[in-house]
Amino acid sequence: MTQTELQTMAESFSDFDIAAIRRDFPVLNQEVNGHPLAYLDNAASSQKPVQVIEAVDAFYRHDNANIHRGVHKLSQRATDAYEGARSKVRDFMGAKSDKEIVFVRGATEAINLVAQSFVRPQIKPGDEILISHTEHHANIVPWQMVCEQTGAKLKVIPMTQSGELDLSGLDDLLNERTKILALGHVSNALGTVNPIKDMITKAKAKSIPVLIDGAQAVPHLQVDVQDLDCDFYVFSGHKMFAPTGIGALYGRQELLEAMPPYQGGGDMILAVSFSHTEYNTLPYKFEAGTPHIAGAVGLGAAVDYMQSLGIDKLAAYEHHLLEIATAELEALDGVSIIGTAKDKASVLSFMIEDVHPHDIGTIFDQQGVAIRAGHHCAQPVMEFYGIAATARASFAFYNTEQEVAALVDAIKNTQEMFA
Ligand code: C6P
Repeated sequence: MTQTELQTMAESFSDFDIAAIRRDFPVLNQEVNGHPLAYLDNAASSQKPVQVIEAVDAFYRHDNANIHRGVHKLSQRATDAYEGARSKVRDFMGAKSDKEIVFVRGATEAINLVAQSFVRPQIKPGDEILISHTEHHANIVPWQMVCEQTGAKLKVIPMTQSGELDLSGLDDLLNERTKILALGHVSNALGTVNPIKDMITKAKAKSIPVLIDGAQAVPHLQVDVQDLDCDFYVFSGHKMFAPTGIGALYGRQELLEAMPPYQGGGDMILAVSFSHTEYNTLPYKFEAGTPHIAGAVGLGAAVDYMQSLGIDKLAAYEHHLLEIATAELEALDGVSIIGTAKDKASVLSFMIEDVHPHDIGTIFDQQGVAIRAGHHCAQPVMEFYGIAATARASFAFYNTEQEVAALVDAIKNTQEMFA
């Protein structure tokens, strides 16, 4: 980054009151193993602000009832809260209509839904599904299952040593047999931000539908599905400061309209008899059974919270943390960073010479530093580098420069222990 870019970035979060923000996250204010907690495992799951906790609490205290079913006041209020959350998510994603926002359990369920309801019915033996080498298992396995079910082939965009996608063969990989391009926006194992806009443009030029796995993007970047022009975009609430068990699938309306339901049951129907069932309209056709109503309310509150702070500001501040942490780790002997793409968000995967990542995770925990160690559900990435696992620190906007320093101290202490 140039000096001017650094300066502009620093200015963009100069009014960021990190102490006030941290007060919104009660869980951060604790000691672990006698040290102040440095929670650097945000890519696995983020913490929740009081605004989200209180929204869920208020829902259960005052409004709890089933939705779309009752004429009584509580059911109406619960329905309003649930549908209000959908509108907030629609606005957050830049979608055209609430009909394009389907509530799901998370990114995993959303990808399985698209795999089974959109791709499986139209794919034939010999057709292709295109993913990339850096995908999370959630964006690999559902497609492998469709391939097994239909005789289609899984094709993979290769990666480079820096953890970027090697796009030199993309024009050939996107061909008349390709039935979908399913691509991560940000790699969870490496932090690479993929050039999805250009890739979507290339796919759309050949009328190939595109699904974007935004699980690691929405907590860090402003997303606009209309500007991206993707057909599907999926994410999980729990990585963006909302409860677990709730997430969203954005789908282009005309595609969702044409897709069969993913699951059958209550609320996804208009009329049922033993001879025929008429399905509900969008988005309810894809929301069978009683959904995670309080989770959706919490997700709506998380959207409000992020928007109130300013997503661009959050992104700039986090990037600053990533930059200083990267520089610190680069300066340490015996430490190597896995994933050195030019454009990265939040994630810093690393190795300490002669120390297994699981030991790193355990020793860090003794020092109050919470990171993830493992393959991060991205085993093909590990295989590419010839390793079984990495240690991974991942930042959120409530992290501090002191926590970056705690990370660096934890590395040095670990090296001393193993010296
Ligand atoms: N990654 C991580 O520690 P779910 O489990 O459905 O909320 O999200 C799945 C998922 C999909 N795509 C990407 C890019 C992801 O990072 C994840 C979840 C966590 O990296 C847990 S393995």
